[in-house]
Amino acid sequence: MTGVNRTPVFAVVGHPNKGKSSVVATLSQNDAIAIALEPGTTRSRQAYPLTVDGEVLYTLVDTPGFQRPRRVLAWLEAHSISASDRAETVAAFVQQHRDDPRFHDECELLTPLIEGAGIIYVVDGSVPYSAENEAEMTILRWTGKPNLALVNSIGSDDHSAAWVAALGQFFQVVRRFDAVRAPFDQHLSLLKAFGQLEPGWEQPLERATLHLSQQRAQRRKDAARLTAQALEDMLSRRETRTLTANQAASLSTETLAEELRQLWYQYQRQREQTLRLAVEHLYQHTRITRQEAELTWHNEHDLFSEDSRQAWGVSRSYLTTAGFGAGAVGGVSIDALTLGHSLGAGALIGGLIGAAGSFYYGDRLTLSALKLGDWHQGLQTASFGPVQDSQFGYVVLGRAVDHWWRISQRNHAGRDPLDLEPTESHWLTRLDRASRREIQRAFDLCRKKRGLDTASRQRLAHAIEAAFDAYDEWQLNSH
Ligand SMILES: Nc1nc2c(ncn2[C@@H]2O[C@H](COP(=O)(O)OP(=O)(O)OP(=O)(O)O)[C@@H](O)[C@H]2O)c(=O)[nH]1
Ligand SMILES: [Mg+2]
Repeated sequence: MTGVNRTPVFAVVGHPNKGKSSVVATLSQNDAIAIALEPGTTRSRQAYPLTVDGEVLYTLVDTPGFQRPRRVLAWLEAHSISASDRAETVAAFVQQHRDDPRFHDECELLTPLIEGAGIIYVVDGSVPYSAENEAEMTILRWTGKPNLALVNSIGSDDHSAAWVAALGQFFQVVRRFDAVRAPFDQHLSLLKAFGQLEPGWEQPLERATLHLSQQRAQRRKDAARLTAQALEDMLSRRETRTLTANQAASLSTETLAEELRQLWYQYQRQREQTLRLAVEHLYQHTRITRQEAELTWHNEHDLFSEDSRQAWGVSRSYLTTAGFGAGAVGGVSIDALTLGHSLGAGALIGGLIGAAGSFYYGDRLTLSALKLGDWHQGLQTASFGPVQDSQFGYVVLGRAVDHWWRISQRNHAGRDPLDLEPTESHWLTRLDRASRREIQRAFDLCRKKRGLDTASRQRLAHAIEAAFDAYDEWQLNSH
C-alpha cells in the first residue's frame, strides 16, 4: 500500500497508440519521451520523475499498451476464487507470465500497478467507443488501485460523451484531457483530483501543485530577466575595428562599413537565437525546431522592414500616440544607425559617413553608418552602432514576447515545429503607460550609455513581465 510519505506514482496505461506517452511527457515535463504514429512505440515500462528543486514530486510510468486483454482476463477469471483475491490473482498472473513473450506487454504494464502505482487510463475520444476496451478496464479494476481515466483526443471527431459514460462504470474519476493542448491549470487540477482518490497522496499532491505553480511564476520572472538582458545587449551593441595606417589607406569606407554592418547584424541574429534557447531551456524544452522568418537584412520579413514593424504592432504613428514619448519616434526617417559614441578627444573626424547611403524604411536602402575615431599611436578605430532607432527594440521585444508565450503554453508532448510566423497584433496597447515609459527609458539608456545599471535593468525586466501579461491577455481575448 502507499504510505503517507511515499511520493505518488502513476502508471499511464491503455490501448496501444492512444496517447499514453503523450500524457506522460506532458505531466512529467519531459520532451525526450518517444511519441509516434506507429502503435507499439513504447515497448517497456519506464519511470519519469517530475523534479522541482531537486525534489521528486511525483513519478509517471510510461507503459506499452494491452495486447491480449481478453486472454489475460480469462486467465484471471479461471484463477480467482472470490472478489477478495483479485489483486493477488493479478500479481500471480504477472509472476507466472513474466518470461512469456505473448504477455510481455501486459506484464510490463501491470508490474508498476502491483508495486503500488495509481492508474491513469488513457483512451482516444476521437474514435467511437468500443466494448473491446472492457476486458482491459476490468483487469485494471481487479488491481484495486486508485484510478482515473482520461479522454484524450488524437483526431478531430468527438465521441467523448460515449466514452465518458462508459468509463464512468469502471473508473473513480473521468476527465477530458488533451495531452498536447491541455493548459497548465488542467495539469494541476488533474493532480488535485488524484489527491482525492488516495488519502495518502492528498498532501504530497497538494505540495506538488504548489511547487509547480511557484515554478511557473519563477520561470516567468526568469524569462523576463533573460529578455531584458538580451534587449540590453542588442540595443547597446557596437562593432569596432582597429586599423593600421596601411589598412586605413587600402580599405574604402564602404568596405569597412559593410564589414562592420555584417558583424553587427550577425551578432543581433545570434543574440536573438541565444535568448530563444535560454527561454526554451527554462521551460524544459530542449529539442524544439522553430519555423520562423530568419532575420535577413533585405528580406521582406526583415526585422527592420515596415512590414514586420506593422506586424508587431509598432508602427510609427502607433508609437507616437501610445505614449512612448518622443524618443521612440525621433530620428526614424533619418539614419537608423548613426555614430554611437565618441572615441577619445576630437572624435567624429571621419564624420558620419553614410557610406552606402542612408537607411529609409520605405525604400529599404541598405543602412550604414560608420564612425572613424582619432588616430592614436598609429591606429584608428572604426565603429558601427549602437542602433539609434528604438523601434528596433520594439520589434525585438515583440518577437521575444511571442516566442516566450508559445513556449510557456507548450506541453512537453508537443512534437510539431514551433510556428513563429508574425501575427497581426497591437497587443502593446494593453501595456500600461508606466511600463511603456520604463521600456523606452531603458532603450534610450542602451543607446546613449551603451548599457544599463542594475536598477534600470531590474525595472526593464519588470516592465517586460508586464508586457508578458499584456500579451497573455491579448491572446486570451483574441481567440
Ligand atoms: N493531436 C493530438 N495528437 C495526439 C495527442 N496525443 C497523442 N497524439 C498523437 O497520437 C500518436 C500516439 O501517441 P503516443 O503518445 O505515442 O501514444 P501511446 O499510447 O504512447 O502509443 P504506444 O506507445 O505505441 O502504445 C502520436 O502521433 C501523437 O502525436 C493529442 O492530445 N492530440
Ligand atoms: Mg507510448
